[in-house]
Amino acid sequence: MSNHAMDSNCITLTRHVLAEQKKCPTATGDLTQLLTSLQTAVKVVSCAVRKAGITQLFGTVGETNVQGEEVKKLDVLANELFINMLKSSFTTCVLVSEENDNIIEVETERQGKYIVCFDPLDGSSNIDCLVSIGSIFAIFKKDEDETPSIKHVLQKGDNVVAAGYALYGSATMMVLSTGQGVDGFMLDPSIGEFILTDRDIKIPSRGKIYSINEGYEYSWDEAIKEYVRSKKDPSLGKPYGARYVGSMVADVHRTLKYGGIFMYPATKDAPTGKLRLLYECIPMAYIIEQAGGLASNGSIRILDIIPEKIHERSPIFLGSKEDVQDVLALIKKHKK
Ligand code: P6P
Repeated sequence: MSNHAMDSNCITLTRHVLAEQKKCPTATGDLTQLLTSLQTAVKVVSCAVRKAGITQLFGTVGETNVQGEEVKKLDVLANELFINMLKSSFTTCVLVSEENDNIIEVETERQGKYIVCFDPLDGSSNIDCLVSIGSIFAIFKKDEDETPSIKHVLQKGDNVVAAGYALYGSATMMVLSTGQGVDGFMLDPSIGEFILTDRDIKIPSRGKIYSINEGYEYSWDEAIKEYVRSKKDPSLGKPYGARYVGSMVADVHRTLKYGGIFMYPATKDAPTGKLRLLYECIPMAYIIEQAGGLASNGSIRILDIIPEKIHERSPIFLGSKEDVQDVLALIKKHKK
């Protein structure tokens, strides 16, 4: 028998979103309904991720996705869950998934006004070695009377209505913003609810950790080489610690909680970076900015970029305001 006191008034994610809805006089409850359906997909993915080894969900199904990567069974399950739960919420009209070449149009009789761009299982190359993975999502909307089209999908991040991620780590956590700051909700598997544990998360103005894949150092621009060297040079101040999981959700969540900087710059092999703008960079940039940090592509805010293709990539520098400003200053210096 667990001995923790049962909180008779715990704030669940659903209750939190409902309270936010009630603050908005014009709210219809559709976003609340959408996020409730999204939660269900995350809960099932969380359960599947934690049972994958037992239920043989590991291993590849031999197919490859739009990225040319081997698709693992959990990827397929997660993608189907997100699509089915979002479509059956009657609140969405177009979906963009990392796993699907083209946009997913919701049938007319089930359409709503929201567009959801998501990566159902990001970092899936880490599944077999049990490293944390995550789901990432950004929610946009269109005017009620408009016929859904690609232009409703290719919106800049400043138009985001809500965004967030689920981290399947030592615990499963959802981090969400609907534009009023950032809140963290831990999944209590004993009751199947996400409980508010981190209210109004703010990122420190400066951290002590830098996060980048140093294996690509040979192909970085000079500015990035100089910045990373400066983080390790005691003559330039107290050196930073290096942390890199290789799973964006894990690296961004650590940056949000502890401060510091996460970078995936352009490289010679990936001249526009590796991370996807619509369903990785924009949602993470939205969360970080809502928490008081910065997120840039090296020149402009991630949230100012107008996407041209649904799977386009972008370099990204995000985290504590002062740390991101430092690397942007070096990038500017090297451009002269
Ligand atoms: P690299 C995982 O495959 C992913 O899409 C992100 O989650 C992660 O940040 C990045 O790629 C890691 O890429 O090239 O460092 O292995």
